[in-house]
Amino acid sequence: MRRMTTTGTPTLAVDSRTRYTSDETCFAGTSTGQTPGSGKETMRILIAEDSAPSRLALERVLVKWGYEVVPCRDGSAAWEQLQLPDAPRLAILDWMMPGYSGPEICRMLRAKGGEPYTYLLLLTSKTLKEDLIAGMEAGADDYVTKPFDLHELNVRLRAGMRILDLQAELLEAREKLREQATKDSLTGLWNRRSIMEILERERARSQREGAPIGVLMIDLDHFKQVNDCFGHLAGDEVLREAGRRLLASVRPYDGVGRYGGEEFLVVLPGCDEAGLRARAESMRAAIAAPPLEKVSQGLTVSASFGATVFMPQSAVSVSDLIRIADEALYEAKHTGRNRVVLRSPLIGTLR
Ligand code: GH3
Ligand code: MG
Ligand code: MG
Ligand code: MG
Repeated sequence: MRRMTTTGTPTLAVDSRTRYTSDETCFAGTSTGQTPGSGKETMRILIAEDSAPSRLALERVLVKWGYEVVPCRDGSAAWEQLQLPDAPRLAILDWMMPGYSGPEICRMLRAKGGEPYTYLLLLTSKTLKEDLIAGMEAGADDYVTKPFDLHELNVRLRAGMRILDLQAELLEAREKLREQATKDSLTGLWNRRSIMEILERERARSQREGAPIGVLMIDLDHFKQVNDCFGHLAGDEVLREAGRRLLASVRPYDGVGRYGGEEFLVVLPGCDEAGLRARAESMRAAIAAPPLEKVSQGLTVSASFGATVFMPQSAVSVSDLIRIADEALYEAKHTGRNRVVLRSPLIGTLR
């Protein structure tokens, strides 16, 4: 590739009043040619600029720096692009454009809020301090004045990338924390607190919408023997597999949680008595199905089920629902295990 022989920092004039020479050597020596920022997948940058030569010039230099470019010829097109679910996370917005101006887009996007964050860089030939302050107040993160210096643009873009990388790390950390706070670490199911909250929430919804809720308290049978005969690790694997099987037999809007050691609580919104009986029976069969035996090397694994239905017209509390399901479970244990016992809903019980 030819190198630029002139000295000094090349300037890319993207102001429509300034003519831009499209000789590619104009940009040589201004960057490493690598994608700035994280070095992960190619970063997409939106360019909103109504002057075609300026837009093309900017696009060329960004592509050369390794970015993928989403060019927009006016403010309306940019606003449309920025609303898409996989919109670019960094946008360079010209100040003056038909449709919406750069600051208008900044204001609208910030008013909309939401995540992930979009880093906004205003492109302006305005040098008046008040204008810049107005741009930043509209929600821009940074600005570049036209005609601009390529080095400056490059480092400003990289600063934007760093912010976006940090924000992505933060979101990831927050997601991890949320996961840790709500999920059981062994099985990946909801933890006790979360499944209780789900039951609480569904109970309130049921009263509003009038649909019943199926509730299942499930306890693995003779689970202590699995630990005693095959060790705690094999026991853990049985717990994980039991959780997977329960999850595999519910619908996306059902809740499956680990209530305690080898006990699970399942919440089935919209499930009436007949439905609950059938669903519980298929879950029971799923846990008792052969491959689980392999995990514990021949020892039969099964579970007992205590079932009850919350009826929307009743005022049965969550703790009473758990108590009724527990009593049904107790009966299942004492009448042979590996079975489902259903306690009829207490219609009209007022507390
Ligand atoms: P039953 O049929 O009456 O329910 O008998 P059981 O042996 O399942 O009941 P018991 O309450 O006597 O024993 C429960 C066992 O579950 C004891 C405990 O060590 C084991 N357990 C609880 N949590 C875990 C865990 O996270 N991992 C493993 N491996 N075992 C666990
Ligand atoms: Mg313009
Ligand atoms: Mg048990
Ligand atoms: Mg138990």
